[in-house]
Amino acid sequence: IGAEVKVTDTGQLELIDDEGKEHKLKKTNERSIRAMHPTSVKGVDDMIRLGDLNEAGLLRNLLVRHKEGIIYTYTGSILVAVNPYQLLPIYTIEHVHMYTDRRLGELQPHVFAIADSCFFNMRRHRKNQCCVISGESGAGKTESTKLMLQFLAAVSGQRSWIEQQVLEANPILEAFGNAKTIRNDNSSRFGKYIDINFNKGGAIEGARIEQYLLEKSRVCRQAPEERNYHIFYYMLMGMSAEKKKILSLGSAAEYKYLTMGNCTSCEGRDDVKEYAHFESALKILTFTENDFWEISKLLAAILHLGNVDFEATIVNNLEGCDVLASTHFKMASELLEVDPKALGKCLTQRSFQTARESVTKSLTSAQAVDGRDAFVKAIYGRLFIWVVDKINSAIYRPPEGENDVRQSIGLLDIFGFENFSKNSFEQLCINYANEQLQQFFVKHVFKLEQEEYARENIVWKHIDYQDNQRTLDVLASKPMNLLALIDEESNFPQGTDATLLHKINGVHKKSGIYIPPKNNYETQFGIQHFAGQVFYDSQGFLEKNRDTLSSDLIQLVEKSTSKLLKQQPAADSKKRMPTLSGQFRQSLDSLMKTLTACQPYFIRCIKPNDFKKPMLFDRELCMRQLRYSGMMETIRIRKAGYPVRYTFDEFLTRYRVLLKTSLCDPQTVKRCCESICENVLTGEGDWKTGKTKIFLKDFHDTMLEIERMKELNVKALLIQKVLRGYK
Ligand code: AOV
Ligand code: MG
Repeated sequence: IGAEVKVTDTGQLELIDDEGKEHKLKKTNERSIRAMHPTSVKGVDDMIRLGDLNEAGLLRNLLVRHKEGIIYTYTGSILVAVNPYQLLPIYTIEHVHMYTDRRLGELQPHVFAIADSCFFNMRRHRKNQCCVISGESGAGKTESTKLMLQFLAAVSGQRSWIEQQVLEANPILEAFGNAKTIRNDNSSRFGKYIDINFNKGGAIEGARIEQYLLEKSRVCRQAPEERNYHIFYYMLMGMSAEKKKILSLGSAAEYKYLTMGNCTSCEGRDDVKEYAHFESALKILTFTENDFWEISKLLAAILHLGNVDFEATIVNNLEGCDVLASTHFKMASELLEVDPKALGKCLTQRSFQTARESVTKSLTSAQAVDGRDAFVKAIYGRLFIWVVDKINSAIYRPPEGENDVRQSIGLLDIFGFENFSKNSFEQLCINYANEQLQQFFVKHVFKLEQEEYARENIVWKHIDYQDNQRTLDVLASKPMNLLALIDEESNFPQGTDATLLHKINGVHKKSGIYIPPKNNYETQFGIQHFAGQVFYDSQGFLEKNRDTLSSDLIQLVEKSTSKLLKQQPAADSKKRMPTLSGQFRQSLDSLMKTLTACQPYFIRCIKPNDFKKPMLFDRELCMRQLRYSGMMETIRIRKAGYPVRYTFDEFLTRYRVLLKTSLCDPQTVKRCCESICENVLTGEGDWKTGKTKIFLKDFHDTMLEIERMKELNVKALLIQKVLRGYK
């Protein structure tokens, strides 16, 4: 911790630390204080310039800046963003202009500078870019994504329709896919990758949104102090009285699905206003009045279904149940456009196909409740996918022929790492996704980087880093990994959560990553994640992973006259559906391939406190995040390393204007490159030439670009002068 030293009247030393606390210092302890490097006193824009290259120095830099309301700091080209938890006046159109077409590091660190740099590099190298935004729940990933998008839409050009459509997709996605959790009032409960396509001239041509694994369980159940998806509350607060009457809707407090967390409003969130925004966004994304109404009907049906009760019955000594007649049940069947009798039957009975015939079995009321919830989750899950598809059909233009060259910038915003007091299958999937992202970062920043130095014969002292590959091995890579075992057990009709746990224990007990339950009755197991230990309750894992719907309900949906309900891809009841984790792994693998093909940028979001409060910097909390994200090692490698590299040809092609042939006699391309660097980068840290490439620091790239622009401008001026002379 940093502190200011004062001498009291009695000659004793007194410290006033960064948090304003006073400490009297005993004579014997005087030797344990050390002077700070001047860079640490004031703070630096780029952490690779920190003189005190240790955890305390790094932490203090962020703290000092946070105190002054500066939330962005670079580590080379990696942006560290500390959530301010307040609106800052730094995202105006003036800021957009200010950061447009400026090289990284020319101005104060800013998320706009990263966006501009993505855009610039996409055009300069004709290579697709991506920006991977990471951080734990509530750290600011989604807000950063929106700011990136806002900037790209603005620089792309003419405030055209397509840009507005791309921007307005967000309120719709958030209405359906975000919810209040204890960690974040607007927590993303799905992952998204927005790929923005630009034409040759750099204008946005379209975009495509990929969604990952919506947390469906939230539709039926919420933890204390948490809400269901925003859209339900928006609708109940914002919809006109006439429309609500048609749907027979009341207020949020009346619905079981909305009150599980005992929380129906969210401080600082105006559901009425948000609903109006949602409606106007739907129009912009070309949803019709009819689409809107069909969506509302399904949402209302879900709420009514949640209030349907079952009454236990005993017939022939067998336990069964009946649906309790109610307006909710009547409304649900009406809105789903199915026969109430058929719906009642599907909810209380299940048919099985034996070798010879189809038999039906009565469900207990508890089973009926589970079946109903599964039905509701399926409806909502498919509604969400339908909405995303519909948005894509409005904003995505497939390339027209081979001449349609386009480049893209992808923004990745997933659900952040989570560790609640109770964690389930959803958290395991979410945290697995975060492990994958961390590995992508580790690979890019540490592994590939150092491999390349070796390949190019660059003199280099290896920098150590925390590799989370072993956790990924246990979770998803090694044979009999955790997810594979969950899948295998899900496909066994007799498999249960207990048999699953037994198998996992057998394989992974000694891995050091998997922490087995304490005893045979305990259902919780732990995983050593890169961001900390998390304990998961295995109860319900298989059910959630199987994610199946009874064939009776599938058939019921097929008979419905509701267009929207029917349009949704009904599962083929005979074919084995891929499990949830199976689908998720596949989509994550394909995402990793996409990212690997791009030039990546990284934004590391940091959550400064657990109270969603401005100006409060919890040092311990921040230190933990900086530590597990590998920030210290990142600074080290960015400081010592050469993250920017070009082949000699590429380099010379771009910077030939900086070549002063009078100063040297360049015989080879390599010599020419060296000559340019000797000239432009003198006294500005070292750069290296390898076998085929030239290796530079992030700020070298900036310097070269600035010099190049100057040179080109001078040349342009000269040409103008000459031309004028001729006139
Ligand atoms: P997350 O996306 O990282 O969490 P958000 O981006 O939703 O987190 O940020 C959480 C909240 O922090 C926002 O609703 C804002 O109130 C505030 N916030 C974040 N960044 C800024 C900013 N730049 N300026 C002002 N306020 C900000 V999660 O989706 O839970 O992992 O699943
Ligand atoms: Mg988010």
